[in-house]
Amino acid sequence: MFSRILIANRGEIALRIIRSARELGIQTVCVFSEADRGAPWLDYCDDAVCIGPPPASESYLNIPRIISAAEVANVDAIHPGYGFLAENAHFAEICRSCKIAFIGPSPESMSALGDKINCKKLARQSNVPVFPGSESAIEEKAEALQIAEEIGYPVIVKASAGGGGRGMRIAHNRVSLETGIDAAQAEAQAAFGNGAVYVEKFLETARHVEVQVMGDQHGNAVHLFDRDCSTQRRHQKLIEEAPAPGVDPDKRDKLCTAAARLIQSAGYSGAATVEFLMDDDQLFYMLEVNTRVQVEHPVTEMITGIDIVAAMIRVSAGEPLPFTQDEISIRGHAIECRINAEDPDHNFAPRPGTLSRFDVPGGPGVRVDTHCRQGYRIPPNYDSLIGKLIVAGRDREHAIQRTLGALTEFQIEGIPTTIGLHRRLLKYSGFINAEIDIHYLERLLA
Ligand code: MV4
Repeated sequence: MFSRILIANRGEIALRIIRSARELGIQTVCVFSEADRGAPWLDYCDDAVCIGPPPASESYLNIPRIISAAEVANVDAIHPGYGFLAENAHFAEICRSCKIAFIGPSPESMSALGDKINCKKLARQSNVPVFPGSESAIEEKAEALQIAEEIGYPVIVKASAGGGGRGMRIAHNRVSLETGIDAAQAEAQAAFGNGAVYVEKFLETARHVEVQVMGDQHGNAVHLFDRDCSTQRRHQKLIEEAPAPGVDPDKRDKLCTAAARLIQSAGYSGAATVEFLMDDDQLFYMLEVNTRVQVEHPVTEMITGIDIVAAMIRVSAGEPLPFTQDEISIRGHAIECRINAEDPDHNFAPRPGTLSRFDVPGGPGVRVDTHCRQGYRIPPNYDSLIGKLIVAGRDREHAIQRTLGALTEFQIEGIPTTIGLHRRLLKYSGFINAEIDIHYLERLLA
């Protein structure tokens, strides 16, 4: 096992990684930017190294500075958290060449799954359902028009290197498909340095259901069941829950085993999420695979009792997965509310500032993952996540009731937050009855 790891991240996920490492008897070294000097989570690691100025490009995204810090701090491994360098195969490659373990997949499997055209191909080969559409990058517009005729409009053009909704175009006819391909290609080339795009059937309404999976370096792969992430706005999730409501047991089994099969055949090691859209008939289509620990991993931890971050560290040190599929089961229901330093009344504009009051909720089934405390000044340079409220109950109704109580106890002053909106959503009949899809929140806020 590692004796010392470096955390190439900040905020709540840095603290989350510190906690699992501590349980495993592993020392932690945090890197921090000048904007994060003296930040609360740095009190909990064993060592902290300043790596540069506030802009992420000069600190948390700066590979040479992070590798230098890792060398100086003499760590065995680097945990990238989420965001920043977590899905950068070049970074994982550099870690390997410096003989530092990357706590995540190999650069090869990260690249194989991160390329969406290739990922879809692997899914097809593993009998994982995908949307009908092109099976390789579009070379000629005529080819895409031909496919669209076959599968029928509307279709969606997506960037192979994209993700999280960037570089997509919906087309309802031939003309908009032709312009959509040009636009998506140009956008993808500019944003990712890779203009490869593909086309597939567009589903108008759907739920966003994802499956947590884990693999090890011995060929084992398991799933940790599913989450619903439909409560989102502009691809920013606000609420996630596990298990996904409205999924029948036989469909759940098919979905989750399909996800585990995909990462098994990819020889994947570490934690990953296989994203799907689910239609009204509970038919699933894979969207993409995220090769990192996700913000919403705690809802899965709450219903399975598994420490996903600890398992990531263990498998990356070469240990087998510390659980088998038949040891994993769902107990109850969990909901996560993302508490952001944003003003929902002003288009969710980020509102960094000082937390003049910060009283966190507690009680049975209540977990708060936060790096914040009273008096902390949230810097303007990074994302606006203040913390996550994760609440478990014996069933969905119980979890909703408990979450409402916890939201009432959660008292933040000094900046606007999303707490009030969460209270409104958890009292909304559509949410209570799980009449949700990926568009309902934007309709409700309009
Ligand atoms: C889709 C889709 C409908 N049909 N693909 C958006 C982000 C990226 N992960 C994939 N996305 C979508 N792909 C087909 N064939 C609708 C979306 C989509 C979406 C997906 C998940 C969560 C929120 C979303 C919001 C708008 C569109």
